[in-house]
Parts: sequence; structure tokens; C-alpha cells
Amino acid sequence: MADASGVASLSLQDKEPAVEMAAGAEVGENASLAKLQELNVAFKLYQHPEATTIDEQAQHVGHLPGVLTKNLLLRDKKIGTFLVTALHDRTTDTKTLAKLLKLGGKANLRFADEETLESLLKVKRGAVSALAVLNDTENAVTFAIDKALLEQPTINLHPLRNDRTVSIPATAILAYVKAAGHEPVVLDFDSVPAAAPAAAAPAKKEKKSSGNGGGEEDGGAAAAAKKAAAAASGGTLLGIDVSKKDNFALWYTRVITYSEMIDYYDISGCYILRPWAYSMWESIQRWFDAEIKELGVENAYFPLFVSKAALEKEKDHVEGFAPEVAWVTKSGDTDLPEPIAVRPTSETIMYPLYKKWIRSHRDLPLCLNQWSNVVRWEFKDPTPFLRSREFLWQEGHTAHASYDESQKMVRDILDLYKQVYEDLLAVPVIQGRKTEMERFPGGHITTTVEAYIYGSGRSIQGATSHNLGQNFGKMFDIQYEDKAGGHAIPWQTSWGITTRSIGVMVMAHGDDKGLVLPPRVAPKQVVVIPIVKASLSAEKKEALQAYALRLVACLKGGKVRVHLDDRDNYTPGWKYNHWEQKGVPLRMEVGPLDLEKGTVRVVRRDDGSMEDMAEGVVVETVLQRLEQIQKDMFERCKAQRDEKLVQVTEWKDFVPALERKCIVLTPFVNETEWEEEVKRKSREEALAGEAEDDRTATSVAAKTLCIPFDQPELPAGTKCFVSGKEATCWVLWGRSY
Ligand code: 86X
Repeated sequence: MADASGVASLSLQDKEPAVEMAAGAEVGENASLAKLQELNVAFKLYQHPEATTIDEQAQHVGHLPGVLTKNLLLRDKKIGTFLVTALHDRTTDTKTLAKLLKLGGKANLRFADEETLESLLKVKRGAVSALAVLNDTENAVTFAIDKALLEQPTINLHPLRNDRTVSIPATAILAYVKAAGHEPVVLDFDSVPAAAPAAAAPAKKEKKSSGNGGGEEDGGAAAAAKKAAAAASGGTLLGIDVSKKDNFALWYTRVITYSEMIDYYDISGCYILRPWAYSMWESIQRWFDAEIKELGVENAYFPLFVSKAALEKEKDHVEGFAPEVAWVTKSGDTDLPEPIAVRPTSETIMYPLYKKWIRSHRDLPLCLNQWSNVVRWEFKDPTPFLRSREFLWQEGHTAHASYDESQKMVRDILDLYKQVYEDLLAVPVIQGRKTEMERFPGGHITTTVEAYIYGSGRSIQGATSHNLGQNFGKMFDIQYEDKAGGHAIPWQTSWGITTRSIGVMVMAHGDDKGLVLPPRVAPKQVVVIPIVKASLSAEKKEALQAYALRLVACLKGGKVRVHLDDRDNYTPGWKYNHWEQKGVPLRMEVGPLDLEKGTVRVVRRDDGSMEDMAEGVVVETVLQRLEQIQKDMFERCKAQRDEKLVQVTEWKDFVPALERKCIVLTPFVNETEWEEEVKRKSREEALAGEAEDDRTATSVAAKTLCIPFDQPELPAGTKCFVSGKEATCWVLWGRSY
């Protein structure tokens, strides 16, 4: 049995070969498998007797495609702790490793003992692999990987336990390690002459290190010295190595992590919004908040918790959502007298107070908004921004004396949502009304903005604004004395937009280099990178620094969000890639030649175009370019969307259009039973007998997105595309998130 790993000379005859197993149940218990699944990594899982060395592992899984890895935990008391993952047959004496890790001549690298191993990586000896970095939540360990491993198609490694082996594509390792909060260092073993049989290093040590994570001596807890190690290694920047076109889901997770927008967390469906992402949310907040204040809306804050009685007060509205409600049942070890729910939305929290506050027509309109988090315990696969169990949003709730006034509010807000998407995020949306089936059941009319994601061919709801009629007023017994002295029930609205909008923007504009940000929400709009060569005289260096600072000051004066990256431990090339991954709209390169000519070289992130600007006109020119980028990004995105927006009048053309990733306008009778029929039929036709995984976030069934406000002409007698009855409107359909 030959295989690439070279360990296959082992006979399998009397060994127990591994058995492939269904991952399902294990994923729930094994954090490393759960993480792989979350990152959309396709893996195979094998069960086998415990293996504590590579040789033992090879006996069980050596026949499988892919290579095995050697895993070593090493410490230098002064510098820090390292987890090295290498091809199984590498020479891994401490001297070679110290060289590869660029620790310098003074380093005193030792294999870590079992106690250190278990305390840092929380795995037993023999179960260590790259996947164990997940347990290093303190970031005490620097992860380093053999470059040659990354060039393998498949890697077989232990998922935190040594009686399992998981097969994954090598490229997934980097994404995994990054998602686990580690910046991987890539080691080029070929750059170091293979130290003749581990120099004088005793064979004993080699033996100990030949398992997955073995080691010896050197007790005591390791100090977190990751920084020193990263600096010493020069900091390899990883490029996004999967294209948007080939694997959209994986591309997305790479983009949001490499750009430092998102980090992962040990509760499924919850994510960290890092400053780069949160700043975008703040841009949206700032703009929208000012606009609603113009409409007379005031901000307030209501509690996070809702009592069981209050939540269940209006059963009809809550019923369908009940499985998603998260409950607090204990404080410490003591059961609470009554479980308390975490808000999934705040109608049941706010409307009892609306009843109290609205007594007279003079109390109207009551227009409140809150910026908050909400929790919906979804069971479909979570996706950062698009579907998370906790998310940020604003929820507006207004009450008016007339239907017309409430309807004006609904439409004004929907226009603001359109502007958030189109003018801030540069993503075109279609405004419309939801059908009976898709409307918020507690309300009267639901209106929506719908976006389209070209990369996946799916549409997505961008935000929603409801006219609630008097339904909630009746449910919550909100009554007031009108001008004539009679009793009246107010007309209410509610509306919300969430951090999902950021995910839509990332998906719409990102490219194979990473994020591409519309200037209006970019945390930094310009990054200035001085090009300082070591050979430059001290005088020239100083002059260049002064020039860069002057440019930055001018741009700041022009209200441009500018960042100067004058770090001296990264090369200009590294910085270009870094800021490209983060999507900064303009890069300004400032080198000695520019200084001489009194110009700067400016490169656009969205289209890569380059120009030289004279210092005297930098601010006005930059402002113009930012405007232009904002416009161009919207236009490109709209052209892509429009290319996929088609009209279909006959059923036979419907599913083929969906298969081409189109969103489809059809004449429709607009009856719920026919809408259900379209869902059923479109799924059936698309699957053609194959089963659909209903746990995944996305289905192949067509859904109505909306009845667009902007209706094409519908000549009398036009037939509905599915029922053959007379159509009453054009409806927009798509496969959606
Ligand atoms: C619907 C309606 C509405 C204010 C908005 O769409 C905008 C902002 N709220 C939200 N909805 C629920 O009512 C709901 C209720 C429960 Cl109990 C739940 F668990 C989940 C929910 N999801 C949505």
C-alpha cells in the first residue's frame, strides 16, 4: 500500500483499519469538528483505536488519501510557546526548529512537558494536532506550520482526541487557525539545511517528539509571548486563497476574518464584531439616527428581559416564533420562580407602556426607537452577520392618530432603509410589499427592501417596515380620548434594520483579495504608506516622514478618514496586501520620488487604477475620487443585479431562470395557496428527486420577495404564470437567505 506519506510500508493486515463515521453526533460534542463545520469545511471523520504516535495513527489511517502531521509543542522560557505542525517525516530537532522560527542564537527551545501540553491545549499527549489551537483561548501559543503541508491536497489529523482522525483539505487549516484567533507562522523547512541526523541531539528526545505533541522537561506555566515570536518571524500575511466564484461560503468566512471584522466565539451562532466591523455599524447608526430624529422619532431604551406572562400575552404573534425564544431559568444554582425570556423583539415589552402613556390625542404621535441587541435561538446554520443568534438592530415603534399618518411613517422609513443600502452600502434594493404569506402576522401591511447577492444568486431581505394597523392596539388595549371626546385606538408602525446589512455589503462588493468598502462606511477611507528603504539617508527618511504627516494632516482637515501606516516592522508590500484585505478605498504611496516631485501615488481598491496627484490638490481630488468610488461601486452592483432580474410569464421558464441565479418577476394571482404551490413545485423540479438538507440556511424553493412598488404594466387579461387565472400583480421571486 503505497501512499504519499511514506508511512505506508506498514502492513495493514493485522491492524484495525479506521472506520468512516457519520460526523453528525460528534460535531455536537467536539468543538474542533463544530468549528470545521461552521467554516464550511468538508471533512471526513474516521474512528479507530487510540493512537499515541504517528506510526500508530498510520496503522489505522495510513491507507487513506492524504498525509499525516507531526505535532510538537515547544517552549523557550523567555520567548514563548510554539505549536509546530509539520509533514510527518520532517527533521524536528530543537535546533532546526529554533532556526525556522527565527528565534535567534540565544534561544533555548525545549519540548514542553505533558502538564504544559494539557494546561495550554487541553488535549492528551498523542492527540495534539493543529486543531488543538482552538483550546488556546488565552493565545499563549504561537502556531507554526510547515509550508509544504499547505501544498498538500488533504491532511489527516486528530480532532482533539486520538481515537479519531479527520480528513480535511490542507487549505482549511489556515482558516481554522485564524478562526481560532491565531496568526499562523509559515515555516519553510527547505530553507534550512537538514541538520545532519539531528546533530548531537539525543535520539531519545526525537522519540518522545515523534507522537502528536510529546515532549519532556521544562515544567511551569508558559508565559504568553506571542508578540515577540510574531515579530521575530517577520509576520507572514496570508492571502485569501479561495475564490469568490469557486467557493462562495468559504470565501466569505475568509474575507470577514482576514479583514479583522469578525472573530469566532465558543457559542455557536455568536460572533465578535471587531472594531473594523463595528465602525461600519456606527456609520449606519449615525446616519439613520439623524434621519429618524428629523421625522420626530426619539430614542429610548427598554429592558432586555421579558416576563413569561408579558411575552405570551399576545399568543398569536409569538406562537410561530416560540422555539426561538431563549429563557433564563436560574440565578446561580437557584431556579427562578418564573423563567424570564431574553427579548427576540420588543413589542411585548414596549406596548404595555404605550398603553400607559397614550391617554389623550395630545400624547400622539408617540414615536420611539431603540438601538439594541436581540436574541433569536435559530437552529438553521448560522452565518456571521446574516443569521446569528444575537444581533444588533434598531427597532422603531410608533403610534399615530390616523391610518394615513402611520402609513406615511412606514413609507418614510422604508425610503431611509433604501438609502442606507444604496447610498451608504452601495447595494441596490427593491422596495415592495410582502404577500399575505410572508407578511408579519401581527401586522396589517409589511413592506420591505430586498437585496440580491450576485455571488450566491440569492436574494435577502434588507430591512422591514410594518403598518400594524390597530391590531396591537387592540391586543394591548391601548386606547385614548380623541378630539371629539370618544375612545380611539391608535394606528401603529414598527420597523427594523440589523447588522445583517453589513454582511450583505461584504458579499456584494468583496473580491478575491478581500473586502472592498464603499467610502461612506469605510472605517478608514485612505491609508498612507511611506516607502522607506533602509538605504535611505536619515535626512531623507525624516523628510519623507514629514511629508507623509503633512498629507495626513491635510486629509484630516478635509474630513477624510485617513490612517498612516508607518510601522517599521512590515514591508510596504505586506501593508498593501493588508489594507487591501481590509478593503480601504484608497491607498496612498509616498516614496522618495514622490517627495521630490511633490506628488503622491494613489491606488483605488475597487478597480486597481492608479494615478499621481499633486500635493496641492490632494484633498479635493481624494474627496472626488471617494465620491466616484461610491458611485461606481453602486453602479457595478446594480448592473450585476439587473443582469439577473428577469421577467417570466410561463411556468416552464421559471425554474430554469432560478437555476441561472435569477430573481424573477412574474404575473401572479397573489393567493396563498398558489404561492405554496410555487414553493413546492419549484423545489421538486430543482431537486429532481434528490433530498434537500433542511438544516442548511438556504433552500432551493422559490420564495416571494415582494410585490414591488414599481410595477411593470399588466395588461388586462394577463394570466398568472402558475395558476392560469387572471393575474392581479407582478411578484418578485427568488431563492433567498
Ligand atoms: C417579527 C416584527 C418587528 C420590530 C419587526 O420586524 C421590526 C422591528 N418587530 C418582528 N418577529 C417576531 O415578532 C418574533 C417574536 C418572537 Cl417571540 C421571536 F422569538 C422571534 C420573532 N422574530 C420576528
